[in-house]
Amino acid sequence: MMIRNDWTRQEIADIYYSPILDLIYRAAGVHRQFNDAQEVQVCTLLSIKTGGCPEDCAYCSQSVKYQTGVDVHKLLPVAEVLDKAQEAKNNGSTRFCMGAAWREVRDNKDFDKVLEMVKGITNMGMEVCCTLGMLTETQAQKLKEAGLYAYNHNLDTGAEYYEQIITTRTYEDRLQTIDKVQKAGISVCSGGIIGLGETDEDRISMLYTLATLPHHPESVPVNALVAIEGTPLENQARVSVWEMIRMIATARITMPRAMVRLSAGRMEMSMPEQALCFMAGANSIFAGDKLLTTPNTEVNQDKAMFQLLNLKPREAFKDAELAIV
Ligand code: SAM
Ligand code: DTB
Ligand code: SF4
Repeated sequence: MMIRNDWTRQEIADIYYSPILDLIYRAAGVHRQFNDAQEVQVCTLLSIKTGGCPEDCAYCSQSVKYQTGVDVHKLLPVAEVLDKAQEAKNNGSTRFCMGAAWREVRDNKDFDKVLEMVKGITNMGMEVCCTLGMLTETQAQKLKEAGLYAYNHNLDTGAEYYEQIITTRTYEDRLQTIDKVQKAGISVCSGGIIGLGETDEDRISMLYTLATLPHHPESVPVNALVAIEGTPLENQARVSVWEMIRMIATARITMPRAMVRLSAGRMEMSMPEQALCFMAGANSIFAGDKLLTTPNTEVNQDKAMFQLLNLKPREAFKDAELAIV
């Protein structure tokens, strides 16, 4: 099998709708053909600037439009962030991802501080990822020069459903940001969320957009909605693990080399359920007891899971030469 960027929507739908055990079996095969299936990347997230975001993403605890009770704070001091990164490294993470509740990056003192954080953490030998909203080509270049390895910018959902979830920016804005990141030679992390009230067709549509980009994202997070009280999606039903598996497996088959990340929603999943996700091709997780603003599985529990499932943490910068095209 070759890596393809010319998938048709129908081909992706056929994969997505195939009988679940066949789908897992096929995804497991593709995974073993392209990757070391024992290896799982361990990333830690930190919200470096929380809340007060002017965007209206219907799922988010950090938008000013909703009363969610999130603990709002301005940009954390550089030294505090470096400490957290060191702690994550000591706990076995090889990638550190910093999130800021910004609509877009601005050229100000805060951005200079983020560049310092990127430099500092890169020097510790970790892959650094940021998710800071939209940015310009020059800002992407500056991040790259500071050592930034990856940038996360999710499509979130399919193009057709997007307006139901976010009205303050467009799908095209999202795609353009991803393009700028890629052109700056930074590894792209882009995926989405399921459980927003979207249909299967919307999920297929998102995977179709990702899998037909000129370069597949190097990493594709699959999040299950963490329903946040106070947001328009507070009463959304939890997605079933089978839906997560379907997404993960379809992402794995259509984007064979990407790191497919079992992201938000792991708290509610048992170890056997997570094992099925790894079987279906997931090869990356977020570790640490917090995601950005919500709780995550405990580090010790994950260590026990790695042992039991014979998984080994992926080392940092393994694909450095592949990531830059
Ligand atoms: N503000 C920046 C942005 O939106 O690009 C960066 C931070 S934002 C919180 C990063 C991503 O986290 C979102 O694109 C979304 O996919 C995911 N996310 C946010 N809240 C979530 C929730 N409640 N459940 C699942 N995923 C969520
Ligand atoms: C991604 O796709 N998921 C992460 C990361 N990229 C930035 C964020 C998940 C956030 C879950 C809700 C919260 O903790 O606020
Ligand atoms: Fe702001 Fe990002 Fe949350 Fe949207 S997802 S409201 S852009 S922090």
